[in-house]
Amino acid sequence: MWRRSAMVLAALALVGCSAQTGRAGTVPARSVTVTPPCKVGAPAARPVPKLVPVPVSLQVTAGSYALTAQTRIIARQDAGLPAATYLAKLLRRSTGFPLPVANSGTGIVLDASGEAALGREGYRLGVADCGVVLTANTGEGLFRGVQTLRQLLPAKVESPSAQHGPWHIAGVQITDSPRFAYRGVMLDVARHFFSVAQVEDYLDRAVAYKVNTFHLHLSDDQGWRIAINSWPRLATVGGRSSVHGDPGGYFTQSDYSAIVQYAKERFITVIPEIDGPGHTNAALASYAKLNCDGHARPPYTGTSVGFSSLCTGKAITYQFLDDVLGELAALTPGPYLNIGGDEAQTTRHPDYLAYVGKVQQLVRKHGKSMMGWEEIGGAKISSDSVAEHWNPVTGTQAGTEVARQAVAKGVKLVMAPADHAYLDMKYTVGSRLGTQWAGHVEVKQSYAWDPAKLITGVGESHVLGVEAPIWTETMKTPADLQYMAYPRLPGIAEIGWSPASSHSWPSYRLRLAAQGARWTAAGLTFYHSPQVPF
Ligand code: TNX
Repeated sequence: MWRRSAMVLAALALVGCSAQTGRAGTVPARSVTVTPPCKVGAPAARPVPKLVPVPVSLQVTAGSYALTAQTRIIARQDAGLPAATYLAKLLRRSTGFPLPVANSGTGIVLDASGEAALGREGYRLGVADCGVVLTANTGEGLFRGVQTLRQLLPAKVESPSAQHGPWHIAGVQITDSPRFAYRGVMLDVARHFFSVAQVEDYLDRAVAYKVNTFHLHLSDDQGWRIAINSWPRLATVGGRSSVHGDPGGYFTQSDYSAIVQYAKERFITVIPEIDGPGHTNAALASYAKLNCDGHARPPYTGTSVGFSSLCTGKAITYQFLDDVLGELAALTPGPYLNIGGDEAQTTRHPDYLAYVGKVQQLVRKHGKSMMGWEEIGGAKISSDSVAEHWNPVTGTQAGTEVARQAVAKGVKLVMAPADHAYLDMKYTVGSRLGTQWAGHVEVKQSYAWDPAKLITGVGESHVLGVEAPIWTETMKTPADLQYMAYPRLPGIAEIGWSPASSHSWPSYRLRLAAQGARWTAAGLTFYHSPQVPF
């Protein structure tokens, strides 16, 4: 058995005939040798599979693999088990095939012993008549590769119920790895609350586009969404309110851990955010002692920003943050705690700067690095911190200035310019949902930027990655979230993953259009943008 599978692997590594280059200039020519048992068909001009994000190198080859009731999924090492089990579960649902997972044999082979040069998330994928071989250096790389394999199958593979075949995967040779290490989505559960299952659903759909970070905005003026044992009223009082008096809610610590675990199984790192010193009305409503005047604030259900502030001069403020960050750090395996720091318009600027410095010490005391919105770049922060650029590209000198200050301190940036990456901006003036303070963001506009060319003086090496935030002032249901995120979220994910040289709207809009049938099969709500030929 071992011999046979070794032969198959060798064959797949060599299948490269009838190559059609996916993108001009990116694919090195390969000499062609075909070893049995793979039967490689005659050269044929075939359409290039429409993948998002577009891989670094893609070569179309002859032949195709037919997934059948006999197919087995092979995880050659334990490291490949999470990706193999995930793939089996996904494929069983829509094919109805048993698809057992084994540790040797042929079929769809996941091999975690790939070369180190593939990095943490890179992979190679070969598809031929005799089988599929996915190779990576880590379980994470295999998981990213599985997302590519998923898009090589017919759209009905995304269906939640069993469909009729055939299930052909066209021959390809793909080599791929990400441009940026951080490719995030942010969800605001403070303005409107979303349940654990709804959050998991949002992640499950984003992971198909190789998103690897989940920034969870847990507190704001309108609501506090995580139980803190040492400050119980944050959840029981601060968790009650929501925008427009809609139902509130909060995650228990075990709910939060369930999200972290769910994300982990998908190789997604969770970064929890407790916003401050602004965006804190829910905390100020929960505890009178957190207010400078000692009076609890009334709950807030509007949508204004920039009016609240923690009392930066009071010792209790830092005791509160120490406790909250300590409990969160204990529940969070990822390296970052996000302290917000945006729009502190009623905090005196010197107080703001001192506050950020103190909170950074608390974050570090609990063994984490600090992340925050770009305004933290003005404070004394250490180089392990990460600042998130959010201001629109045009007309915001102040925003780009603090981002540049952050970079000067050795701090890396996550890029989420509101006029491109915010999923809560209306698509057009007629959009039912969303706001428009950063303008209208149609699909082409959301894709039309390069993270390393956004801010003068901020280049590729200063950028940790990209993020697509969704603020939920106007969104109440999973369908609302989906409608605003799709089709824009995949474009931000592609900007984070694919090489800058592959950036092309004419190519992207066609590849994106092909996702439409997948979303329809999956029952996902999305905006049928006239810019995309769905
Ligand atoms: C600005 S962007 C905010 C949020 C709002 C959002 C609405 C940022 C760091 N703060 O509080 O929800 O605009 O688009």
